[in-house]
Amino acid sequence: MKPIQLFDTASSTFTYILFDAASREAVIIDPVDDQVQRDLEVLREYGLKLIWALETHAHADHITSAGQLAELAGAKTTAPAGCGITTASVQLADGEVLRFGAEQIRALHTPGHTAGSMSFVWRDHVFTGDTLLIDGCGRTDFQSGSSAALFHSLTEVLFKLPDDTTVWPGHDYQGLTQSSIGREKATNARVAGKTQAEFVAIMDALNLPPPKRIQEAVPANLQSGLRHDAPVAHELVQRQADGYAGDVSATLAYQWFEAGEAVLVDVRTDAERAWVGFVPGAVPVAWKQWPGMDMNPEFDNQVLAAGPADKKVLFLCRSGVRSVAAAKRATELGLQAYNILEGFEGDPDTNAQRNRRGGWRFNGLPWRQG
Ligand SMILES: N[C@@H](CCC(=O)N[C@@H](CS)C(=O)NCC(=O)O)C(=O)O
Ligand SMILES: [Fe+2]
Repeated sequence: MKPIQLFDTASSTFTYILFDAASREAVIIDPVDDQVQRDLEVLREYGLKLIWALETHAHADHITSAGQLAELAGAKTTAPAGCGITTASVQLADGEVLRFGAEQIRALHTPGHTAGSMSFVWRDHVFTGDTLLIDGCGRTDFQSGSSAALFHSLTEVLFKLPDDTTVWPGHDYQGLTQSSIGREKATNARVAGKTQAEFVAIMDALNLPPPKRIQEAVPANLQSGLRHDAPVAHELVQRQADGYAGDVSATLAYQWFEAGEAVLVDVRTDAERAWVGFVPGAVPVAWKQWPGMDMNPEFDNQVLAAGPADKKVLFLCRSGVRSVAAAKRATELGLQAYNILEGFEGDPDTNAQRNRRGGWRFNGLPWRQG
């Protein structure tokens, strides 16, 4: 069995999906935000249930979709413990094993490209991230990179795997797709037959320009790709959006709601509502659009019944991912649908304690008891 290999041309990034044939439980490695719809489509096509979203490291050249996949597909986000991706729900240690159905994937700490970087072993395959590339390797000139550490990871960790292990890299810039440990050990231009000093000299002389998106990508990836750096919650903000009427700040949403112009729909699950807090007047309609499911008629019916058809519909969730998906679906149903930016997490005052104690507040606003 081979992994499903997917490619993002803008960043030359490979994303991989592996699954257990019997249970259909699946893992995704290094998903890219611009490709989230493609990946959900693949999961749907194969009838897979996404269990884990894994990162090999905190990427500098593209933004991950792991956080979105957690919300849209129910995956658990997983990242190497040394990468500082604090939002990941599982922080992986060297040697740790993740199970999906009867299959398992093992983490190997392979520092060098970044200090936390990991590779993942599944059967006779290894996903090397940016540690080992085909006839190359990850650069070591930023994000706690170290050529000496990379030399050790390549020669003492990855090259100790059996020669016939298939190598699946994190990127390829030449149109290549896979290699093997034996081949890389014998022919990799940067490391094969080199001493550590020679390798370090090669790496020092690379002089690559920085990745174009490094400034936005690293901070976003430290939060699983869900960015909460735009302080919009307390302003009157309305932005254009693709596929629905627009994005609005909670403050503007509150004004519309108070004026009777809009219906508020909370697409979080019952469990989240109970734990974090209810929003008075909001109609609860959980968004459960897991891949593998057809459009959920229950959602459609409940949203259509949430209020009069001529009112705006404001969608609210935890971080502003599901609310976008729901707003798109509601637009297809003919509603004038808006997404409330950043959901509960956009609120600087929000935490579970305060909301539970104080109750009935969202973004510091006293939503009227409906
Ligand atoms: N040109 C690309 C960046 C390419 C790049 O720096 N890739 C990193 C991986 S994130 C690398 O390690 N490249 C190794 C190499 O090109 O030898 C961009 O601007 O995004
Ligand atoms: Fe990288």
